[in-house]
Amino acid sequence: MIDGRRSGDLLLPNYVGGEFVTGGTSFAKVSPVTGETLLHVAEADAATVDAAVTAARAALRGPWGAMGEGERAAVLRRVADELERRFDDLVAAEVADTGKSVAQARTLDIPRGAANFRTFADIITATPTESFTTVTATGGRALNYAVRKPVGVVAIIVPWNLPLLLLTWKVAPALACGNAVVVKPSEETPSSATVLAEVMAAAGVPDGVFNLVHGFGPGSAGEALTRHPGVDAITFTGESATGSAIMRAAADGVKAVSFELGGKNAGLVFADADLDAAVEGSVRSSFTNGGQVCLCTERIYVQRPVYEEFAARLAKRAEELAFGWPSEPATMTMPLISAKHREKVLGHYELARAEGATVLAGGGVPVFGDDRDGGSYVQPTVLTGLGRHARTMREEIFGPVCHIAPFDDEDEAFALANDSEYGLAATVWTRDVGRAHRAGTRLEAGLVWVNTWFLRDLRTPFGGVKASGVGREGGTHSLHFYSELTNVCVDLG
Ligand code: NAD
Ligand code: 6OD
Repeated sequence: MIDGRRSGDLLLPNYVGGEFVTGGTSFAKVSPVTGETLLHVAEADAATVDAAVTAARAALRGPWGAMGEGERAAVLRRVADELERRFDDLVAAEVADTGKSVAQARTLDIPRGAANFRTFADIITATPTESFTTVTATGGRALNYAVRKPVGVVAIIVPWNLPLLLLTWKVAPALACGNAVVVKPSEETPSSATVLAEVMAAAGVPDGVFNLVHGFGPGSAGEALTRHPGVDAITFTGESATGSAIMRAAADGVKAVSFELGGKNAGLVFADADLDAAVEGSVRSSFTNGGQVCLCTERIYVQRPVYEEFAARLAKRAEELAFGWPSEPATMTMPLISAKHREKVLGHYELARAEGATVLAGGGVPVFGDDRDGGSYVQPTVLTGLGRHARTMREEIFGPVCHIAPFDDEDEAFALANDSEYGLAATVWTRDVGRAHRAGTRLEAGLVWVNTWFLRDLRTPFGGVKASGVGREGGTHSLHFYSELTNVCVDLG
């Protein structure tokens, strides 16, 4: 099972009002490692989505709605404990659905699930609301203070690349603020969300507070959820084009939205950088999770004196990345999520060649001579030689691929990085402290990493500018989205 093989005719259920429910249509989940059918998933129809929203609304009127912040924080900590108790099941679920390495799931994906709940348990109990004593024009006094309240029923829709991490990144603050949620994981990664529903039940989260509906986007559970009049707010992680569709669906109800969307992130390598660190950091930033992280660098710009050496070294490292089975400790790559996504990424490899790119590494499909030939693997790929207008330079590919181009000075580097419709993350490699700080102010990105990549402190603002997102989550920024503030003004006479 840990290498993406499962036996039996498993049917993953929806979780509505504290009950696991199947019925109606189902769909198959295929292993990205071998192409075999892993299991089946009960697809939530409009009636199931409606039942989930109704159960969430009812939960707000029950014991959950009466709890104080400290009591909710205690529930979140129990969820974290239970996630840790189910650690091996969650690793197996995530590895089977995505084909990622066991080592990555054990060190990144699953620990972040528990950390998300512990972090927001701490934040909700430590964050005050504001208070002002007001002196009126006639010398009277008043006390103003804000009361934090849940938004209500929150719809949470997430993608397949870091399934549990991204789902709990939104569920934890939503519950910390006292909301009830209806979550829809990606159709490609239903398993860890289903374990999370079991975790919620075992941790004593009241029925209806956490509801899970499986299915697709348009014409399925995703669209039914975003159009449902009983949903008060929508938080979404996924493609920018999907964000647009959800924004249109949310418009009728004037629902609050928080969007974490796509990226075409730049890495800047200056000649004064520690080149060993820049090469290894770029291996991580371009190829982690098969390049399927919204924060991955698909455009790397390198200052001319070190350009040739950097390009040669990164290409060599890309060729060296080991293609093992997910359970093998040395494995450094993973398949793309599906045959369909592999077609898209391979289409981009072909497009890059047609646009005149030089392929320094990869560019094709690995051959294993075993069951993995039925999976969705592609080679880590390093390109060069393209200009700013090439589609390869502008469109998010979301695979293990980067393009390297030279620059001469800092102004040009920042301009090249900013030359994108997206603005999620940028990574800068330099030993110049002043330049590091200038990068923070001049780069059009919600996140700037200096001499590192994807180093996370969950209290910090996370999100993108331009087509990469709407709003910020993380720390108290999540509380802003997941709660409403009522100002109370008391005349003190
Ligand atoms: P996607 O937009 O295709 O799907 C994401 C989720 O939305 C899935 O659950 C899907 O079923 C659902 N969905 C699709 N269409 C919908 C609709 N019309 N209404 C309601 N729900 C709908 O994205 P994906 O292919 O699953 O994920 C990859 C994308 O996610 C990339 O663009 C990546 O950059 C982005 N991403 C962004 C972040 C971030 O934090 N900014 C994090 C991870 C992934
Ligand atoms: O680390 C996080 O909180 C986060 N939202 C990461 C997003 C990764 C994108 O694929």
